[in-house]
Amino acid sequence: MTTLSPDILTTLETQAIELPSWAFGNSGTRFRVFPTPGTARDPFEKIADAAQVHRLTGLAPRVALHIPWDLVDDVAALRRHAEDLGVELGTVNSNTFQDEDYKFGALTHEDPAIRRKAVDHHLACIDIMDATGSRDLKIWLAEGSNYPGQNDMRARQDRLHDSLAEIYARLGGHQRLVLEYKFFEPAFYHTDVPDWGTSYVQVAALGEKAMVCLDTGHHAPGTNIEFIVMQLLRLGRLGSFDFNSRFYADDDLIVGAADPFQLFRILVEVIRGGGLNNPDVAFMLDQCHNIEAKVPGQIRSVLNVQEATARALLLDRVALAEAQSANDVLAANAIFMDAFQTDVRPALAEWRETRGLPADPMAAYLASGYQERIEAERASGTQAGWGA
Ligand code: PSV
Ligand code: MN
Repeated sequence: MTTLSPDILTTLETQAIELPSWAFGNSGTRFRVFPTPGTARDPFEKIADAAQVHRLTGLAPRVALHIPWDLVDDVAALRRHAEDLGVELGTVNSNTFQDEDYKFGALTHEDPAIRRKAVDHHLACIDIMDATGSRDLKIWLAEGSNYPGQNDMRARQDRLHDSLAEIYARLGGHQRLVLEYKFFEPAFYHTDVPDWGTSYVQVAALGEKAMVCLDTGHHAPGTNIEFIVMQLLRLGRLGSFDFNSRFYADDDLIVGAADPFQLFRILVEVIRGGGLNNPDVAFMLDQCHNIEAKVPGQIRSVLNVQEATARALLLDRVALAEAQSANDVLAANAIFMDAFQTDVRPALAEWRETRGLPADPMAAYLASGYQERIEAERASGTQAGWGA
């Protein structure tokens, strides 16, 4: 059995992965949203489910909120509820993609009244962050155009800057703005923040508290995502990850499911660039569990990240650097692949037990009775979804 050194275990001990509240609600394709028995009906129940993931894995101490999906009358009560269950409220995600007014844009819209409304939504999100104690405001914009000639792309960049600058000015001392990019969808011809370069240009123009969010599902097929990770860390602007998996588009599948080797390569660059367990680089999931049960789906996800991290930590960097400087192509590649192909699961299972955690959190969840309990308790009422 592969053993993990005390150094590696110490590093793994502090790993934290933030869970998305929306992973515990129903979501789906544009064809059908299939309800899952036991799905949370409100933000309080979403947090309770997220707390189960942390209880069994020790990996997920924070839950990200999406506003307005997670709007509650009493934010302080939601915060207390989270803290009573052993988790914290994390990143606040704004949402300007489901309101009629935003059909042609929000922060980039031509009409100053609509831009005002969109900026105000973000200011309200920062008010919520003040109440939850959250650090990060995450902005993803569904803005762009479908047809060549439809819009003045340059003017939209300028308006985007002005809107972001107003939001940025409202941030408290410890708060940050992270700007997510996505190459297409829902707009198909041009997207206002399509790539890391545009996000970087926009955040660099704001100041030190503005960073880039890299969602692993938001790139064209074949993109070398680890190169982007390297570059953003080099520039000091990688603020957060939205981890998930994709086969075709923005599939939002379980991280590490579609391409575990890509996840490993990303983590190798995170470690190389000093981004692991670095508070400046938030690890988050952005996933939807459409056909699988949600709580174990999230457990599987954080374990995938932990396993990939352990394997990336096993990489013999000294030997790799020697092979690289000797231009020994095959040796360098073999050293890299050795780490990737190491099975760390038995060592991690043993280590979990030494920390009072179940060796197999997936099995522990199935045996815990929690799933049966929520299915019974939540049989009536309306399950949370993308509108709740
Ligand atoms: C957009 O596709 C995105 O990745 C953004 O992070 C949104 O906030 C999230 O998905 C909604 O699930
Ligand atoms: Mn995302």
